[in-house]
Amino acid sequence: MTKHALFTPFTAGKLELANRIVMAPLTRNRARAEDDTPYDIHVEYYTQRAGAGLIITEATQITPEGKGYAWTPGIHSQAQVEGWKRVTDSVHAAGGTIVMQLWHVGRVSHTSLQEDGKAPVAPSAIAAGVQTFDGSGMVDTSVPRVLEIDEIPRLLEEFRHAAENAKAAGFDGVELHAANGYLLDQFMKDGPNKRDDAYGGSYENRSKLTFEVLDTILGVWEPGRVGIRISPFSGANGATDSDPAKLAEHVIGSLAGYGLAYLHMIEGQTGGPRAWPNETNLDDLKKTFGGAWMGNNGYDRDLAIRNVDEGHADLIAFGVPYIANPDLAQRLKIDAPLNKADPSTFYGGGVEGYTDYPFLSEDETRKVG
Ligand code: 8OZ
Repeated sequence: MTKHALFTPFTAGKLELANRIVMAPLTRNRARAEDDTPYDIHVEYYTQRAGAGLIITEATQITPEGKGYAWTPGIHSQAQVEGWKRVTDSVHAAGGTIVMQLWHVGRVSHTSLQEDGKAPVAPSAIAAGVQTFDGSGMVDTSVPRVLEIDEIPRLLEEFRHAAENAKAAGFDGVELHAANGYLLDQFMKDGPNKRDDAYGGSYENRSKLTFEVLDTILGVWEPGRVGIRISPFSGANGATDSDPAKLAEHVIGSLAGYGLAYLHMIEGQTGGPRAWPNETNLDDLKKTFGGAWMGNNGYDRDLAIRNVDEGHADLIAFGVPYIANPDLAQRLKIDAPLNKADPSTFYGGGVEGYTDYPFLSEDETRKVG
């Protein structure tokens, strides 16, 4: 049996985790179509994965406006709070720790997914130039309207309400989704953000909304129960920046000192290569942040073990491997073979490809362990 740090307990802020293996947030588009509510299959799916040191829920919209894909769950209604409460109760009973990822998609949406067919909102009226799923097929994302400066207090209030709801639903904390080309990332990057007001131009102005949302959430949750996910190097969903290295330094430098539970970093291109600008040194950024560093992107067992043992990361988030392996933490610990994920069942549907991936049998466990 191995003694690698990856398999040892870790305290991230106020979150006491049984190991350093994290279930990454994974969009699966299986919420109830009529009210974007999680139900029985979600209870089963997350509970199966309670062996992770930490579960981060799939991205969950804070408001109807924050929705960009069919059948993603929300955390703005009472029915959604009740649905999620069943998930957290069950994960806790199984010994797990679970935080909710709070999400506003900004321009990565379609008018058919918005109330009254309205245009989605964004820092500037520039389409993302990508596609989304509207419930019947893939459609081009709509041209957004500008989120006006006098709407920002209402947006912050919506984040506050969602953060309160996540607390009422029994989560151990929340993760702010400020990555992958969604609303907060759109503001941070100068490709999508062409504003000339206090929320555009300098790095400070472009990241102002992220920090205002963070401050709002910190009015509800103590910092040790709040994480944030960023992807400064990624051009996901058309959100590119002219100087990602400087952007990363600015944002991470500003996050230092908050005492957050962790920084969840997409190391490179989302779902793509682990590549960042030549002038960027991730160890320096980790040092700048000063708190727990959660690495994500293309990790396998060897790289996860190495990066935690060598101090490059404190926690490692696995995405696709968690789709196919409910007992991933145990499999990695004993170096057991992994189930292969079937991409045809990633998004939408019911239990198939969701809760029917097998656990290791006792026989298989004996053989390896
Ligand atoms: C895959 C499909 C739809 C959304 C992200 C929330 O990239 C997502 C997402 C991923 O952060």
